[in-house]
Amino acid sequence: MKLEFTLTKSDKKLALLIDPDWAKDKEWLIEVFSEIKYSEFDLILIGGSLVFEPDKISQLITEIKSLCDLPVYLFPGNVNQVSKNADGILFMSLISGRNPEFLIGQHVTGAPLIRSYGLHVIPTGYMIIGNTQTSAHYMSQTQAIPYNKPDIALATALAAEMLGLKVIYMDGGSGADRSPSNKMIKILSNELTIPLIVGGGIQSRKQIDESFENGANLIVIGTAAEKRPDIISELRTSSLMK
Ligand code: 1GP
Repeated sequence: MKLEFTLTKSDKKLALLIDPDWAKDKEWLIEVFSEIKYSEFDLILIGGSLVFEPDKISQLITEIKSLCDLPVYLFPGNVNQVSKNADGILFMSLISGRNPEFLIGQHVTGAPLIRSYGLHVIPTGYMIIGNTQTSAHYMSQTQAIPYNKPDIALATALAAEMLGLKVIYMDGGSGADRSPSNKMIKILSNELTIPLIVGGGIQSRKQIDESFENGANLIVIGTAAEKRPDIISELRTSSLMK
């Protein structure tokens, strides 16, 4: 049975992003998931801009589902990462860029597969934010929205909302030096009617709390959990502003 994840403008939820290449380390996987039931995570995301063994994603999802009862959604860098074992998918159009392959191309290839797998689809306007190059920039061959240009971010997100996308994901990119600014989060949160996902470079509870205060509805933690799995136990229910 598929577990459905929902997101609204009043939510303050947390997602753990698993890069399938890190999860080859079984000790790491077990350490992370032994704590997750005590933590405040609401969603597991799986994927990345470059995955060396996408054919192992289905097996990884099965393992994760044996270790926790959270919904597992795909965060795919390309159509090779689509798995029938997931509950759903962030169906992302890379709206900060102008590469047709990531605006609509991969989607056309993946749509019949996603439908036949019965995945829950969250139509997502995906925006890369930042001045330094990350894997996401390089792999997508797109330019990011500059860190200090909230007006461009807002206009882009408004266009996505007008086109009917259901959430905006502002991403500094995995392991980014700087996550999207509080100012940018606040402006978009105030102006949009759809929920806001924020990720990229978030490593501390302070950053999480500030992003929530400024209007993020879902915060994604990836690299911090890879490098320091004990962050999971630090993010216990009582420690987060809800
Ligand atoms: C990357 O937003 C996600 O696409 C998570 O970023 O790995 O820096 O947490 P981090």
